[in-house]
Amino acid sequence: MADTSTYTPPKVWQWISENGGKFAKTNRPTAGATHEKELPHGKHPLQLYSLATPNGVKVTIMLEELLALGKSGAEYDAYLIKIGDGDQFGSGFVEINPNSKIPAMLDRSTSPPTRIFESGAILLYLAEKFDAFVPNDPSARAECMSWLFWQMGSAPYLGGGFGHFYHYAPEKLQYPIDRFTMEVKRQLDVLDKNLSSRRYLCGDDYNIADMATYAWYGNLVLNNAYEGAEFLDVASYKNVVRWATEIQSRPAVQRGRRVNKMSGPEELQVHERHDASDIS
Ligand SMILES: N[C@@H](CCC(=O)N[C@@H](CS)C(=O)NCC(=O)O)C(=O)O
Repeated sequence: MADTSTYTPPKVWQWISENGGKFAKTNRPTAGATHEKELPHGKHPLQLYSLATPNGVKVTIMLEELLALGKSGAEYDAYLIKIGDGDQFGSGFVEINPNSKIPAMLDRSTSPPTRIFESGAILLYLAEKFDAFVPNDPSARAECMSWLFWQMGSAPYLGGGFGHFYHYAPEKLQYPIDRFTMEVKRQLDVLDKNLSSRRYLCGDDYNIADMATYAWYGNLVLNNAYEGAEFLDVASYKNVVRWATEIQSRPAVQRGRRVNKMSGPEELQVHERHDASDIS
C-alpha cells in the first residue's frame, strides 16, 4: 500500500533552511556567490575544479584517457571543491559556473581563457579539442550525442530521484521511492537491451558517451551506489555489468576515479592532481 501521509502546500512556498535533510546546509533556492573566494591556478593549460562524484569522475576519466593517448595538451591541475562545505558558492567558482555545481573547468590555453560548466559540455569540449573519443562521421556522431544527452537527461532521476529518496531523505516515503525505482529500472533495461548487441553504447568504439554513462550506471551496478544494489536487482542487468566491468578495468578509468576523491580507502584518495606522479 502506498504511503498516504499528506502535505498541504501553502499558497506561497517558504524556504525552511534546516529541514534535517542530508543537503540542508548547502541547498538553497537562490543562485549566485555567498562569499568572496578566488580559485587557485596551477601551471597546466586545463584547470579543473571538482569532486569525485559521478559527474566529477566523468571529466577526470576523460582527461586521463586523453593523456594515455599521448595528448600532452590535456595536462591538468585538479582542485578540490568541497560541496558539503559550500565551496561551490565562492565567487571564483561562480564566475566559471553560475550554476554552482561541480565539475567546472577553465582552459587557459585560449585567449581569453575558456570556461566550461556541465559535465557533458566539458566532455564534448575536450573530445573536440583533442579530436578523440567522439566519432567524426555524422551518423556515428549523432549516435554518440544521443547516448551522451540520454545520460545527461536520465541520471538526475537516478541521483536526485532514486538516490535521494531511497538513501538520503530523512523519511522513507513509498510514493517517490516507487516512482524513481521504476524509472531507474527502466533506464537500466534501456542500457541492457542496447548493450545486448553492442560492446560499447554506440557499437565497437569506446567514446565519451560510455565514460559519462559508466560514471553513473556502471558505478551503480558495480559499486553499489546508494546501497541499492539488492533493492534494484542490478545483477540482473547482465549486459550492463559486462560493459561496466570492461570499462572499469581500463587503467585511465582507475586513475580518473581517484582524482578529487575524498571518501573510501585513504590510499586511493588523490585530493588534488597536478602531475601524473600524484596518482601513484
Ligand atoms: N548537470 C550537472 C550536474 C552537476 C551536479 O549536480 N553536481 C553536483 C555533484 S554530483 C553538485 O555540485 N552539487 C552541489 C550542489 O548542488 O550544491 C553536470 O552534469 O555537470
